[in-house]
Amino acid sequence: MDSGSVFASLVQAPEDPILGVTVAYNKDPSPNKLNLGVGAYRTEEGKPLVLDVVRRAEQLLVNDQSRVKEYLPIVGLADFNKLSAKLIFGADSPAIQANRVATVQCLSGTGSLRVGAEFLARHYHQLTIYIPQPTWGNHPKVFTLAGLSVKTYRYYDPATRGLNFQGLLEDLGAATSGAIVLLHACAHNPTGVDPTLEQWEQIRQLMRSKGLLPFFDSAYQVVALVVWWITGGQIENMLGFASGSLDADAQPVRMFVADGGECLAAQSYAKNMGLYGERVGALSIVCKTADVASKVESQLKLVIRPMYSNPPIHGASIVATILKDSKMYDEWTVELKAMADRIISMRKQLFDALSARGTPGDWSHIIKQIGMFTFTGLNGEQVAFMTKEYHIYMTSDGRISMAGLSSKTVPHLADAIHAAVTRMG
Ligand code: PGU
Repeated sequence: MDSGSVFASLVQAPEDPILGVTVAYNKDPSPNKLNLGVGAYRTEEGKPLVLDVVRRAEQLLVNDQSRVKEYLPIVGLADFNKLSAKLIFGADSPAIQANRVATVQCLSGTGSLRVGAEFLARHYHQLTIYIPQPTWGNHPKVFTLAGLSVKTYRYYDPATRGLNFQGLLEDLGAATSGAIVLLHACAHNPTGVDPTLEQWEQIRQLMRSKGLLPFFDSAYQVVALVVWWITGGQIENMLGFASGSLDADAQPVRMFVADGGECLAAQSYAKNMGLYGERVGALSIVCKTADVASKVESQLKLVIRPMYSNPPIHGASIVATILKDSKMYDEWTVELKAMADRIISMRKQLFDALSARGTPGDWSHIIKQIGMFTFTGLNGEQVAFMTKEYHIYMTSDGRISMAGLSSKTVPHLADAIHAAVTRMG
């Protein structure tokens, strides 16, 4: 009886391509069901993980009677903003020292991207943003709704399951001068394929020569680095990884800051601190001068105020507590290493299981790709088959979250992939 409703003519909207996978998974009564859709870390027991260091930080916050629940400023927690800028640009960043960086606390990675995009739509002279093909499914929606016009650049080559570097250079070379370019800072989602540092340097030179404005999305900082170290066989480095080498996966961003040019960076603490639901993130805009940075910050406040007024206090306080205490910071990196170790081990176990089954095709990308996801190369039909017959849930582009796997579930997944490839190949 909705005919009398003023909304009666609405059509039912489809579920989100990523978050909707969890909705479908939750409805499935099968005891063997497996959710490899959303990029969220799970323990070997398949449970969500709250880091010990996060629990400890929360305890400190709760016990501190001087803490109140007043509104934060529009730009968020000052300490959190400073520490976030340091984490991505480096403690000794000349841009930070010269006060050329405007940083505002936002609602995780998504909110940071959205605030950055709204700011650009109001104040930047070029409204076209180039995003990689493929990319995180929410990117085009965030940018379009903010008022930018979205175009794509080639990024991934399905034939080699690697970077289409030539295509990338051609497309950015042909881009409208001054356009905005969205770059994944590390651990590209969904492909797990990143440019090498040499390739980043070429991208930087090309972009600077055309006046293209870099907008970095950094949703996986640190997680990616640890994984990369282990896959690169440089495990001995792990021992020293709390002493500054953690900076390596922010390297592409820092290259673009070191040349003195401008850029934007959206940071998320969802994955690297496991603070998914706390919605903690930061948007930084690196400017040429302190004077410009101050004006940029004042305008960011005008973007934020009518959207949500000011950001929430709890998650940012957790992050600031951990980042400013060297002991807690070190503990954080140790816990990160444990998460990364488990993801690496899942990559190896899945690769071995497919090899043992003689599954047709080259599956070495499972151990080569970086970060939380494997971009399997399975097509939509094969994915649908695996969901129907094996109750395995993943995004229809064939991406699986390795962090959702465990030693117990690897054989089930390998059976499903084997069946999908041999029957639907
Ligand atoms: N940017 C990229 C590249 C991402 O992968 C994600 C999360 C975000 C930004 C946004 O993260 P926040 O939670 O807002 O900090 N992508 C995950 C999580 C699920 C989703 O789609 O939001 C994913 O599974 O792709």
